[in-house]
Amino acid sequence: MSQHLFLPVVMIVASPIPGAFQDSAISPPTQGEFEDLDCGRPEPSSRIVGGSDAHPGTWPWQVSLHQGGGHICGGSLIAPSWVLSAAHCFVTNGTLEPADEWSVLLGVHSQDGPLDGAHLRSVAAILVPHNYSSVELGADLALLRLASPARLSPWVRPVCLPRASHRFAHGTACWATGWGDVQEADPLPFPWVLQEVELRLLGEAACQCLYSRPGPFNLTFQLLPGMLCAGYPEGRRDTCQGDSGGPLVCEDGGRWFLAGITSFGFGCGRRNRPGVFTAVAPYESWIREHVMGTEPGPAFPSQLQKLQSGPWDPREENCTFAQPECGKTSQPGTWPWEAQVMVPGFRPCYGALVSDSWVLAPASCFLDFPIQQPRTSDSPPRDLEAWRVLLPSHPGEERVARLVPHKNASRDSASDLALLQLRTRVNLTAAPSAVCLPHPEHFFLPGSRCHLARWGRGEPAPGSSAQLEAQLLNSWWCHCLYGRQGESVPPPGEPPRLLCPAYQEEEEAGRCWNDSGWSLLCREEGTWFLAGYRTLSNGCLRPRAFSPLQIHGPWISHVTQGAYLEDQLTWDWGPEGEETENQICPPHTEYGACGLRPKATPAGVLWPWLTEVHVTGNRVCTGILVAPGWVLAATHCILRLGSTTVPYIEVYLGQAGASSLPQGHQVTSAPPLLCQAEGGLWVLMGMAVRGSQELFAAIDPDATWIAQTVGEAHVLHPSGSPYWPPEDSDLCPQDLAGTASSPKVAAALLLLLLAPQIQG
Ligand code: 4AZ
Repeated sequence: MSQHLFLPVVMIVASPIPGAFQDSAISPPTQGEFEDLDCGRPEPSSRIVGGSDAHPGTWPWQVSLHQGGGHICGGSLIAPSWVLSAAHCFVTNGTLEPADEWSVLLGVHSQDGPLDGAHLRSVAAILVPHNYSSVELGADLALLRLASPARLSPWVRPVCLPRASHRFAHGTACWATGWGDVQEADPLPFPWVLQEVELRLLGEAACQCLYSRPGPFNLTFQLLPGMLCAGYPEGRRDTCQGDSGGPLVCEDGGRWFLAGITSFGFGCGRRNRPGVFTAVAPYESWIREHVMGTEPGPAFPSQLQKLQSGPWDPREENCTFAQPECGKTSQPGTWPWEAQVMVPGFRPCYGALVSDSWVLAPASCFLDFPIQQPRTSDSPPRDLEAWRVLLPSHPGEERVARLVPHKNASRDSASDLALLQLRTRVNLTAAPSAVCLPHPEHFFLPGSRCHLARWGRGEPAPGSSAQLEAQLLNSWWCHCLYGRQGESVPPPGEPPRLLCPAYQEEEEAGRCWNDSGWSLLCREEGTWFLAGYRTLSNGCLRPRAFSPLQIHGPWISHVTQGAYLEDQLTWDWGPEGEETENQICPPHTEYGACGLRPKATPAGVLWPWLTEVHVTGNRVCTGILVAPGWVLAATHCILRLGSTTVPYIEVYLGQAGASSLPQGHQVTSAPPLLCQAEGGLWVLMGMAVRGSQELFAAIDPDATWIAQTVGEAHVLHPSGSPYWPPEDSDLCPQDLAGTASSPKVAAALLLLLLAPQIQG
């Protein structure tokens, strides 16, 4: 089934196969009627996520349900002719699938033949409760009647069923088994040996509490009667796709009882998202009704353990959310996952520790050292022998067991990644610790706080840690920086193709940081994610575009079997999240914009209309004098998000670009775009889009508003077409002529009051 929580609601309709769907109301037989059959006792003898190979014969009731020749779901033998499984395995778009498409494989251990002792039965009928519609609405169970009884043996035995009154105490350690995926989207590898995992029963209150906290896509889930949860708040051990219908069994008095049927969950092994099972006990009478008259029927032995005292009490369980086990640092800039891979004769290659035994680094660090293949023994290939990995606060050097480059890795590809396995696992503490990785559906919000960290073999950049701070640009601006004017942009919420940081101090943005590799770490609720990486710098800028790491999550978890993929922790998109219309890229200066505020020169101020707008706190941005009493500034400079009060503002005239900023001040908006029109007049064409020096929102659509507000502003007549310099000049390119499709300027006009500034 899908890993997503909310599947479309489906309706059950009668199967076209006669007898395949029966739900007649028959009075339940008296208790004890079916109790002759021995159940729940594996012959003394002898994945599931985070599990391990089961021993043959440990779980003799486990069956594999096949359709079209392959394993689809699990099931439990409850009587020689009956298997209990999950309804959702057999219902597609509200229709019950024909029983004759299914077969039941019994007594199987490894699904890679020869299937010694295993045998196959066809299915005569599939029965689903009439109130089943979709997994999240409960009643996710199905009875399968076998065309002929199973051959009971040490490998084929029924499990015991709990009576309706049977209570499994929360905290009980139970076991789930199956041939399902070993992680999300990561199938059980050959030879497909049955996996077992110990799961603890969670009380309703604890489970509901965990699922009430919004998870991926900001969703919550309501646990219903007839469901039970098992797993751990910290995740990592769970059932997954392909385990559905299979058993969750708990031991009581030497017998194994079927407490639950694997039903669904939110993903697999995720933190605070335990697996959800159909509780079997409440369906005692439904099961009895349908298997009546078949001999021998299933067994419902009496429970030996004393019942829990009284009805369930929500106060018995407090809800403790598990915290991320990755991405924590007390000091941004000091990264406890920073790994240095030392290859003799080369500068260290920086990567990140992603689990207790795997380091992620650019493949281009190692591409020049082809690894001798094939490997003949368990010892690493010769080349790796001399490699060492240094980890923060970790004494000694770790040796490398294995190098796994991404299959599309090349020096200039967006898959320039490799994983290195350490020979010994390291103890993850405060340092070293692992960085969190995003799931493929992670959307780092615009404005996210990010940081650059060393990556690969580049030269370290000059400057302090603070200069490596950045905020993510909206995906629309990011797209447009590299797209063409007029190109339409995917709406927010679609997976990004690039991630673009905007640096905190715009003054530094033009610095050349050539030859540096960087990873982009972004923080959500105090937890750092490895969001992107870049090994090639784009010319003479700090890296502006990063390849999103999230698309590589499945490959990294498949190889490492234990990297820390974490759910998105912040979902507050702000007003941008409501944007549904497709956006169009604004004017774009490919050659470097004209009219940027020049650096302070000994000659003094070059642009007499530029002003410095100092806003309460520590913001300084550029304003443009548009009339003797009026200055135009970007709204985002003046108003804080969500605030409507106008702060205290001072405007400094005649010195923009010449003054040095007071300590601690940040320039939060980039300069305007000025273009020279006919006759040498400079015309204000655009306002820098927030965080960008390369994208400008055109002033043109707002000219009327400016003219109406500021009577004396000089608005160029539409016919007064600006003068465009030749193509190869580095002034305004032709591109800027069309402004109709540009975004709206978010500008504010400041009325200057008579306030002679006292200069220091
Ligand atoms: C599934 O898709 C499924 N982690 C089964 C169990 C769980 C999630 C998904 C619980 O069949």
